[in-house]
Amino acid sequence: GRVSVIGLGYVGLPAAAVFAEHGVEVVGVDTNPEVVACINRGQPHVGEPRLDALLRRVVEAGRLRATTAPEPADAFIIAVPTPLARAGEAGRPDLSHVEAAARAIAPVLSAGTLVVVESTVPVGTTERVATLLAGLRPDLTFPPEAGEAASVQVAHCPERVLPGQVLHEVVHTPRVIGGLTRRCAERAASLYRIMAQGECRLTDARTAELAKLAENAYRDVNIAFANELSLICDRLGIDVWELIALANLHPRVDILQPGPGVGGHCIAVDPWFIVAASPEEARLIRTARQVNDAKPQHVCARVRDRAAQLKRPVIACLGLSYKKDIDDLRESPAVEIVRLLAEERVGELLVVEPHIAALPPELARLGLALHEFDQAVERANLVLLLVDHGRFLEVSRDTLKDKIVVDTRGVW
Ligand code: SAJ
Repeated sequence: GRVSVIGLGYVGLPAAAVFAEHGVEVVGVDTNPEVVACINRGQPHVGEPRLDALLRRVVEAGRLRATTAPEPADAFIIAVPTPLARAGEAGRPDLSHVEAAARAIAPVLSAGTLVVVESTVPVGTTERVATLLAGLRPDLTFPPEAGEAASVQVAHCPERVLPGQVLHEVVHTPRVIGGLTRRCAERAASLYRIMAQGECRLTDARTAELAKLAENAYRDVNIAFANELSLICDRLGIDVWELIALANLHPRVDILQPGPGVGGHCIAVDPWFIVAASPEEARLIRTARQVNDAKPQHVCARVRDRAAQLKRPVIACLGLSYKKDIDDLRESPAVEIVRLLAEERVGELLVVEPHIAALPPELARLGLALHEFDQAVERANLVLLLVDHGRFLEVSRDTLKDKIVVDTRGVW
């Protein structure tokens, strides 16, 4: 059969390519014609290891093609962004892309088509998608009425892939598959089993939705614990990295690493979906978000203190991405820290990010420019490590000897 993936970004494009590699005829749909053209030339527009070669293979073999207009298919996988309408606590989940995807596929649905929502969504969204589709296609039957094959089948199968390891994880990470009915879940499971080597565990859609949100909130809470410890250690004059290494010697303790804050389009966003749905109960989850969101200001204050010792601070800011060895700047605490330092005019800033070709507009607007790693470190009298990119770890002790170093990742 034919599978159509709606939304060809960090999640959708690798999934489409992997299904195609497993012999499925895949039609990818994206609203951006440039993305579509790029993919049809066999070139990914997202930087994910090994995706280049895979995409080229499946496009050349004619098993994957991209288009802006949905076509009929046996199964649709919706993998579009679900950002926050406003940043932080006031934010509400923005489901406009999911709704637009549902509207776009509604005209090409037929009896028995499977619709899977892969995007991370608030509890109840999969039901809402089915209701929306049912309203647009009164000629078809939708769950829960129909257990029969004639019904459109609707399920939620949240993506769990880790940026940087997507092609491995899309195949090997166990999947949670929530159907609006049991039959929907089974249909979706048989689709994912074409390429999934990990377990496919069936449940209902609402449980699957919250399971995905809980996974990312769990990680956020644990990182917040490490970040809170780093503040406590700074106050008490204790080295947090040594402290955590010591505590982790305990067989039942496994504290994560503090850092400049939590970024990315997932962990910094998804916990708010839980808070928005259950504000009175989600106290720990809310506080964890606040702790992690406050970390950039803390780093900034430390840099300001250290820079005050210098007559003319020249600060090499190393890394902008939200984590190591990727080019993704979304919600990146490093970007926020550089912006704060620039706005406060803490010193001359030499920004280094080997994974990008141009600074994001919000930083370029502040008169900043991208610099080469070696030159920036050499010129600087304060070196601020924001991302533990492999390239940065090679720097010699000698080079840093006479400089003030602020290492937010604890790798030097
Ligand atoms: N971070 C720390 N300390 C740590 C670990 C991470 O400060 O000890 C920071 C990172 O630097 C980064 C942020 O947290 O800024 C998030 O990075 P991450 O590697 O923990 O996760 P993501 O956002 O790249 O991907 C997560 C994953 N979820 C979980 O591990 C529970 C991934 O499996 C999901 O598919 C993805 O979110 C998603 O799309 O939801």
